[in-house]
Amino acid sequence: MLLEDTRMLSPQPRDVMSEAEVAHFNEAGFVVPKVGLPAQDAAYMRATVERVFADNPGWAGIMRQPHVPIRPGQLEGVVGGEDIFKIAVHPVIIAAARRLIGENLILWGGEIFAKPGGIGMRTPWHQDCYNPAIKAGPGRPFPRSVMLWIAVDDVGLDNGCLRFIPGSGKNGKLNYIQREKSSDLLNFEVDGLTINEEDAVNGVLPSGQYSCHDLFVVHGANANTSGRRRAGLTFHYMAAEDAYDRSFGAAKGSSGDRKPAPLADRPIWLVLGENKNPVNDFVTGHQNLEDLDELAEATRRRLTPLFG
Ligand SMILES: O=C(O)CCC(=O)C(=O)O
Repeated sequence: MLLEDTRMLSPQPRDVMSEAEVAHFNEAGFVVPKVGLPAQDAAYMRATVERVFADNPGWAGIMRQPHVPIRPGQLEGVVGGEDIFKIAVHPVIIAAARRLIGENLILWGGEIFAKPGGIGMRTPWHQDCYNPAIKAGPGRPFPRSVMLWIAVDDVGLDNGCLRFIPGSGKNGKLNYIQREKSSDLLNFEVDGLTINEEDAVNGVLPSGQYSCHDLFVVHGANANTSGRRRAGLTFHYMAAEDAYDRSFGAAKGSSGDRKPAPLADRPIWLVLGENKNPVNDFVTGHQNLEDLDELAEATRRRLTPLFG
């Protein structure tokens, strides 16, 4: 209901991010905008994520595809994913992605990164381009994709905020060290010789605000050694000129006993503008998600003319 109210008052993309913030993203590969979710929608987001935690035991670490409900035919998702989906198509969130990567947008993934107080795992330095599914469209040097990391809890240095190394994505994919076993969130890490950790900028966020990062900027997080939880809800959007390539099958595994993400079977949604790349397939993985498909299409039809 609150989200419906907000949709009546859709912001313009320039209202959610200043020119200086867009320029910072283009230069550094990330930005922490001043404007976050409106207060009532931040409250909806917190209540919804708490319900998802309660209804999906064993949540510590990564919950993949939290915007997808568990239904027949779905390989990933959570109980209550349909309520998280409403946040993925929130006008402020779509406006932010529009501002950063263009007028044609595809929602292609999401996670909840939830680190309990005292035992939350470290996130090794990495770039999101380790995901092999996102490919540059014809004539484009790099794919354009942005991840919005929305703070569920207040996030600071003590509970392991995300940290970014400005400009570290300028040369594309860096060298990686692969680990057989790791107690970290991922079992691979950017070769430490290629980055300077001292340059890292902390993504300190009050609940309801978000940071945005591209596919190439190096980022990571310290372990959560504090007494409080640190949870972030994330959504990934890509430019519809680029390709979501399903030919790779599955991603490389993360740490622990988590299975590789079944990238080839994931549902993706056009949420703004038009699809510009015939490789993008909006049918695979959509079994029993008609209500989400309708909401994505309603969002696209409403926001596209508004956002220009
Ligand atoms: O929240 C974390 O610790 C990891 C997040 C991350 O790697 C990402 O948002 O790409």
